[in-house]
Amino acid sequence: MNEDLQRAVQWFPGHMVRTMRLLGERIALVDVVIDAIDARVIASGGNPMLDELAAKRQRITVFTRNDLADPNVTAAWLERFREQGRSAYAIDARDKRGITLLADLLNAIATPRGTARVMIVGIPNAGKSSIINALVKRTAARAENRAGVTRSLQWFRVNPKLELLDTPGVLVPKITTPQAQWKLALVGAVPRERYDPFEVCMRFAEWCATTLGRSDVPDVETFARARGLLRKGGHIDEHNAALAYLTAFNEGTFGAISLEHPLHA
Ligand SMILES: Nc1nc2c(ncn2[C@@H]2O[C@H](COP(=O)(O)OP(=O)(O)OP(=O)(O)O)[C@@H](O)[C@H]2O)c(=O)[nH]1
Ligand SMILES: [Mg+2]
Repeated sequence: MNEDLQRAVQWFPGHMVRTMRLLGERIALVDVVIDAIDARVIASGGNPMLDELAAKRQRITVFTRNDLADPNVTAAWLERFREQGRSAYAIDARDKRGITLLADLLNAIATPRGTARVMIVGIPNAGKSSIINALVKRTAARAENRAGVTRSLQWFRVNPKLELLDTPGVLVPKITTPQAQWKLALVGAVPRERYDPFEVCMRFAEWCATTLGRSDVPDVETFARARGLLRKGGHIDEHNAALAYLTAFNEGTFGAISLEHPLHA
């Protein structure tokens, strides 16, 4: 495996260690844990450390980026969760109307003190802050398409009966398989400086052709030529082409693609 990808596997900076400790302390204050998982990577987009934390409370799993995932695969995941007795909802966090079901569910939670406190956890860039913004119906929490935007724990009040705690993303200390590694890089859970974007795009394109059987998803070279991302001499500018490719993937340019199916997880 490429050295850059190797380094990314080991990426578990001090602020994540600190966040895990803080989450452990704050769990006593909350009634419900929402774990946000990107709908395209339901298997590798989870985190067993956060699962353990969430198991201490009522838990609701929210699949984010439903708009970018294959609807059939999302339906299969929702079914799998239902079979396991887990509560799960798929949303497009940017669509304020789509969040109504989740909002109703949270607003219906009754607690002895009258206010329900909900902690939102997940790996970096999973869409945690976007869920908060959708529920409070304004841009209250900073949300950007890169890993590590939220740096501290912060409370947001939706109404007098509902408070939400936004938290920084926490990855697993070691991403075990090379497959999970390029997938997490592709969906933006790993900071860009921790991996080689060209290699991640290559692996994705290869996976599309072989595993998904999609011959219409271009490789980086074809993509770059179509967009004129060339250097002098007609060679492609690998780095910039790969970055543009990652953006295109995350904007849904290649269609709704789920990277993991429950039957193969
Ligand atoms: N298409 C689409 N984009 C989404 C969705 N949810 C979030 N995003 C985008 O994903 C990016 C990351 O969202 P954030 O809410 O900042 O993610 P986060 O989990 O808070 O990330 P960290 O704070 O870095 O851990 C933003 O650019 C959002 O607009 C969704 O359901 N669909
Ligand atoms: Mg955030």
